[in-house]
Amino acid sequence: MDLRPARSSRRTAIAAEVAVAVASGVAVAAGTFLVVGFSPRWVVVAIAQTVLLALPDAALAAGIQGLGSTAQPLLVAGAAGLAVALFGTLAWVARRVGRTADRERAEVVFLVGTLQALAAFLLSISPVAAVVGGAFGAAVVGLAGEITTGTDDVSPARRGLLRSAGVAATAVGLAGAGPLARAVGGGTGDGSEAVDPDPLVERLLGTAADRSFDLAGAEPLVSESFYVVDKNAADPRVDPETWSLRVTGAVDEEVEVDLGAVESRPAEHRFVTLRCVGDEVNGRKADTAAWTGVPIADLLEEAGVRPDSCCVMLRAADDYYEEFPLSALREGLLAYRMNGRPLPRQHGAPVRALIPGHWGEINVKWLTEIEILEEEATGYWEERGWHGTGPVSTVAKLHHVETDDGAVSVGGHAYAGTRGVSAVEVSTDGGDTWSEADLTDRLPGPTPADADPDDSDAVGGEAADAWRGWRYEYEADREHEVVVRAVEEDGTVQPAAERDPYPRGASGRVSRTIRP
Ligand SMILES: Nc1nc2c(c(=O)[nH]1)N[C@H]1C(S)=C(S)[C@@H](COP(=O)(O)O)O[C@H]1N2
Ligand SMILES: [Mo]
Repeated sequence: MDLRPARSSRRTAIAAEVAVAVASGVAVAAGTFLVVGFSPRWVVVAIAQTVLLALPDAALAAGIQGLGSTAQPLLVAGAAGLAVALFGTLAWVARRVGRTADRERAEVVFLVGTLQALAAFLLSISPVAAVVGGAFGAAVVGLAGEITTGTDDVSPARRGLLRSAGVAATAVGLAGAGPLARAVGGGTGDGSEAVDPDPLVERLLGTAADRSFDLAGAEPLVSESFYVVDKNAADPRVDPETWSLRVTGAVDEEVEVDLGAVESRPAEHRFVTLRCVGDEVNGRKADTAAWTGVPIADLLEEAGVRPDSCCVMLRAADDYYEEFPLSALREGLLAYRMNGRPLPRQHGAPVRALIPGHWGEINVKWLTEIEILEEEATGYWEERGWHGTGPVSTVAKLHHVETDDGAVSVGGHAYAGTRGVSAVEVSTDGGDTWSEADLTDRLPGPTPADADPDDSDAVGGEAADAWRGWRYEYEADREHEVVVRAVEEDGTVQPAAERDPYPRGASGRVSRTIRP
């Protein structure tokens, strides 16, 4: 007896079963996306977040702050694979059980949908998403029909497969339509581009542009692309209508404000630089924007901070929390605009904290609570080994190098938090001798939001917590090593001792070999 046709038809049947299961899994992932979008409640994001939390602390600690948003697409892609595997397996198991127990197709379809909806609900706690996901997953299975083995006629099976693939593709298409439309429209979908910055911010941004050196490879004084670092596989989507911020803990009276109340307070514009403690000395996780918000001190005044308080815990909608001294908080800003537009979602919409001179991690995004403490506590990253709640380190970055027939031009930014940058020094002999680079004028500010944009005093002052640009041009005829260092306002020179970002922030000077 020739077994070959039977064996190959059996193999075809298994492949078909797998295909149906995969299609069903894809349909669940797409169906749930349709309801909740790219948010923490999407099953794929929930899986990604679970994977992140399951990582050993050391990996997480060194990983996320260091990798930032670059690792995120990989993580989400991996999680999407896991989601398809999980929901596909449920479909496959349900079909197996159904066939073994000789159940009606309708019963099997119901079982598939129920199992998938249940799993989706456990992952995402979104009943609507769970039901829609389960319905799509079940529809795929329902339309696949029965795949029979041992017959030579595979066309009914093929027709069933085509129908399931069709359902899965439809689900993916529907889920993809919204984001695609937004991508084509060029926006991030949070509407923040739709608003024109007010004339005063335009004026401030114009001043920043005028003061910037135009250096290939280095950002202007206001970053064109602002880095993003947070712990989330997908950032929370906070409804500005229902958002509120509470001041709690060691206060005379708890205060709660909604967005309208925040926006109606006297506001100011500030140029502020943020830098992540995970940033390498010459990394790109430092950027500057013009932010609009209200001083946190005003809100604290209203709540009445008890005299024996030492510190504060800021809490956020993504269950993030960071603790640091009250003295730093008192200088802070509740920011709700960035470069004249509503704060983008990835930067903490609707309101984030900006804490002058400190590492990025205490500049809490999606802020929901300011809890005044009488005893020190431990924040999210500190529980994972980081020490990033203190003042930023001083650094001069070298992002622009151009050589033209012996003429060399180097440049970048220097940032020293609120200690301020008074000079950037460049060595072209590996650190033996030093020369002063040109520095951009300091950015202006802070600027009261009700100032007259036509009044030149409105753009006066000097930003207390913003980087400066630097540039140095010279001639060279042989290979040499350039080293740069920033000097703080009080003469303190950026240290040479090298240190990795983890756990206290990078140290050392940026150097580069240049061949003219
Ligand atoms: N709620 C919340 N706020 C957060 C974080 C976070 O994970 N969750 N990450 C912090 C870190 S580590 C940094 S460096 C800054 C980065 O701000 P950005 O993404 O706007 O550049 O946000 C901080 N605020
Ligand atoms: Mo960070």
